[in-house]
Amino acid sequence: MNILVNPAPSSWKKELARPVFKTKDINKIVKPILRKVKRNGDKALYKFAHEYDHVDLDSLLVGEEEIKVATAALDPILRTAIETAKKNIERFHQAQSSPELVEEVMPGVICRRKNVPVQRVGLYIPGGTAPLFSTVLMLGIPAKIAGCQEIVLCTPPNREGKVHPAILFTAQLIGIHKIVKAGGAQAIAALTFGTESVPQVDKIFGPGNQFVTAAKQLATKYGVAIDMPAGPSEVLVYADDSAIPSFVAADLLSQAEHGVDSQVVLVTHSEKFAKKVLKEVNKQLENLSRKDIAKKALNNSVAVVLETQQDALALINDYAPEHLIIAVKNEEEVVAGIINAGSVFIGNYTPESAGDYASGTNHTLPTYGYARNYSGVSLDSFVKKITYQKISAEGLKNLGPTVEIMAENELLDAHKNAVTIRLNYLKENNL
Ligand code: HSO
Ligand code: ZN
Repeated sequence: MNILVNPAPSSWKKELARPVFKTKDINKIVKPILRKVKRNGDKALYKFAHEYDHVDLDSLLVGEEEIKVATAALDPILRTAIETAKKNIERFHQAQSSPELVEEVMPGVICRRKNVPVQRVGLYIPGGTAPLFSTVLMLGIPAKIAGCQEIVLCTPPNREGKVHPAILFTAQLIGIHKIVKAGGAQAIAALTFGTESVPQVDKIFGPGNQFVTAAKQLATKYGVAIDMPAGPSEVLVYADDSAIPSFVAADLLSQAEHGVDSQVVLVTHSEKFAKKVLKEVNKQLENLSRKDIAKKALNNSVAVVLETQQDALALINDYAPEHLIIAVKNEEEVVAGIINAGSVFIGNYTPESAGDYASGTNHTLPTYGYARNYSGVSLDSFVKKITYQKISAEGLKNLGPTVEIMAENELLDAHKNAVTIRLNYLKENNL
C-alpha cells in the first residue's frame, strides 16, 4: 500500500483504478456452462458438482434431515448472534416499506401505485473461502418481508456434499426451504432457465466470484433481472487526526481480507497519520488467518494525502466507494457532502463489520464505482410498483383536451382519436 501525497485531481482515476476484470475470457468459460444447464438441466448440475466441487451428489436439494442435523450442531452462541442480527436487519428493512399511493390528480382522474413482490427470486450464497451466511440474512429477510412467493437459495456444496451448517440454520430461521447444492455459473444458469429440481426465477441476487458475476450479466439477456453489477468488495476510510490509527488499520484489513482483488483506500490530511496507519496495517496483518489474501489486496490499495476537506470530498465522490467510513472531526459536514457511496459508516465506533453482519443495513452494495448510479439491496429490490388509473366521464372531460392537443402535436392521430371518440360520445349522449 503506497502513500500518495497531493496527487493532481487529473491523476485520481488512474491512481485509484480498481483491478480490471477480463470478462471476455471469462465469458468463454461461462457461456458453455449456461448452454449445458439449459440443455441438460439437473444432469448438467450433477456433472458440474463433480467437476468443480469435487463431489458426487445424491440430490441437488438439501433435505429436511440435513437441516435438522446442521441446526442442532450449531454453536448456541453463534445461533443467538444470528438471531440478534436477524432482528436488526428485519427492523430496518420492515421500516423501508412504503405505503400504497392513491392520488386524485384532477377531478375524476385517479392514479394509484401498488407494491407487488417480485414473485420468484434466486439468492446466490458463495461457499468458497468464506461461507457467507450473513448474506442469507441480507437477501432472505427483505425477500420475505416483500412477500416473494418463491425463494430459491443456491450455494456450492463442500467435498462431502454438505452445505455449511450456519447457512442452513440461517435459511431455516428466516423460512427459506428450497436450498440447492449448486455453485458458480451453473447455479446462475439453473436459476435462469430452471431445471427439474431448480425453479426458474425472475430476479437473481447475491455476490460471487467473477464467473458468477459474468453469468448474472448473461442471465439478463434471458429476461432475468439481477440485483446490480458486482465487483470485488472495497472500502474507503476518510480519517483525520481525531481517528485512531489502529481502528483505521483494522477497518482497511477487514475489507482487504475478502479477496485478492479487493481494494482499500485511505484518505487523510497528513502523511504522518498515513504512516501510522500503514504501520498498524502491517502489524495487524501478521495475525490474520487470511493474511495472504489481504496482503495481495493491499497491493491494489493506496493511501492518499490531500490538503483540504474539499479535495477529500471530491475524491470520495469521484471514486464512489462501496463502503465509506468517515472518522473526522466535523463528520456532519462531510456526511452532508457525500453524493456517491454505497453505505456510510460514521465515527470512530462504527466499523464496517457492524453493517456487514448485524446493525440492520444491507451489505449487498454497489462496488466498482456503481455507487454513482445504483443503490444497495433494500426492500425495494424485491418489490415492483404497478401503477393504476381510473378516469370518470367527468375526468375525461377535464383531461381529454390536454391529451388531444399533445397527441396532435406528436403527429399521433390514433392516440388523439382514442380521446376524441369518447368525448364525442359523451357530448352526443348529453353525459
Ligand atoms: N463486506 C462484504 C459483506 C460481508 N462481509 C459478508 C463479511 N461477510 C460486502 O459488502
Ligand atoms: Zn465484509
